[in-house]
Amino acid sequence: MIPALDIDPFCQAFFDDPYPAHAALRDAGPVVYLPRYDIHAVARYEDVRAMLLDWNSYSSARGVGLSDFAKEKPWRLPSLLLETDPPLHDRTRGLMDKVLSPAAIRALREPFARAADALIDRLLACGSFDAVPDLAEAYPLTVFPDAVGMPAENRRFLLPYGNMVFNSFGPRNAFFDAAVADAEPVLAWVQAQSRKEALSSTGFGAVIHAAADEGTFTRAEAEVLVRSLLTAGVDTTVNGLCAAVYCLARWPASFEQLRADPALARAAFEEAVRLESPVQTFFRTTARAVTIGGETIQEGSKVLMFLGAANRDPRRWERPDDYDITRRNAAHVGFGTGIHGCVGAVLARLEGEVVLAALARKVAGIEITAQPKRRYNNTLRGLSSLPVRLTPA
Ligand code: QZP
Repeated sequence: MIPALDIDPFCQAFFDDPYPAHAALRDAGPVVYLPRYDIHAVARYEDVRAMLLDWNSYSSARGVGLSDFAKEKPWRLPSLLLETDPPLHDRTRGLMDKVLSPAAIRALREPFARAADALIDRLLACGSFDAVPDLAEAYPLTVFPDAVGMPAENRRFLLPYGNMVFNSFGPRNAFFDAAVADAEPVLAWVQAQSRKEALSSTGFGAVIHAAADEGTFTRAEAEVLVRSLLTAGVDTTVNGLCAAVYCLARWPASFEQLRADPALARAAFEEAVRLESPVQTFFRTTARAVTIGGETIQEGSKVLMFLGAANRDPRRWERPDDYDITRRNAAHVGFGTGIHGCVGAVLARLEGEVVLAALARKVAGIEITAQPKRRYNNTLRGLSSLPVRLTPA
């Protein structure tokens, strides 16, 4: 018997405090049934990890949201990267691996570090500010579109677009409806930005379009792959940076450790991704009948993976709810794992590292000055407001 749980993982009460529900989901068994959405779910580390690794049984091609592309028309043209299985996935992923190659990332280290230093200097001059718009959003909204090769105008459209897409992985609830209310101009803008003519000749976008020039991809495919960058590259890192600042402000002893050894910046970012898990959930669809913990699930079932619950599973982690920048956290699933493991993680980690290293060198203390406000989203965990005061080192 698969236990049925009366939990809604896409409502405000859940988002306000998901942790008791995460524990109930993990404790009920390796796999649970959520009748509210007629879906199965896994929340234990071992089972989430096993599911991420078994792409043959757990397909992405029917969408990684609640909606089953075999039954419902997708609301946007499906991604050629996220919403695909091999062999198509391997072809597109191969190109994205090239776009985000070690050499390409290495070339960004200097400009990204300079931008981080300049931003933290500006914020120190303010003293008090809101760490969500002024830091967590401001930083990726400069460096990432620059790296893609986008023009400077209207970059803030990337935020409502991401909000739309990440809400769309959940049910058609009030969060989704609010996110798509004024979708048309944003969708048109993103579409236009994906075109070769809109992009500089030096960024990631140009590398993707060069593959179309060479004939290994069609122009239309290149445009959808640029769209993948624009979709996945901003809101995720915004919430990763937000998580890191929020953790360092709430664990001042960890911030002291980081100040004493700025080389811990990368580990401090990684631990924030584990603890807060900016990407909380997404789905697979069973491609055949599968067994999890001895229980059978039919072919064609949507299964929800709780990355955030896996990353705090006490079966896997000691003191799972503590922010500990010296723990061995490399095996967390905040970036997924397996063939769909985050292709942009190299870039996210670079952004996290240089921002936290700048804080470590320049800042003596981070103080929360007013109640943080949560940002509600069907997939992403983060804040809409985090008022802070920085004291200079
Ligand atoms: C979003 C795309 C956490 C993931 C669901 C982020 C993501 C990755 C890829 C795409 C969108 O290819 O559009």
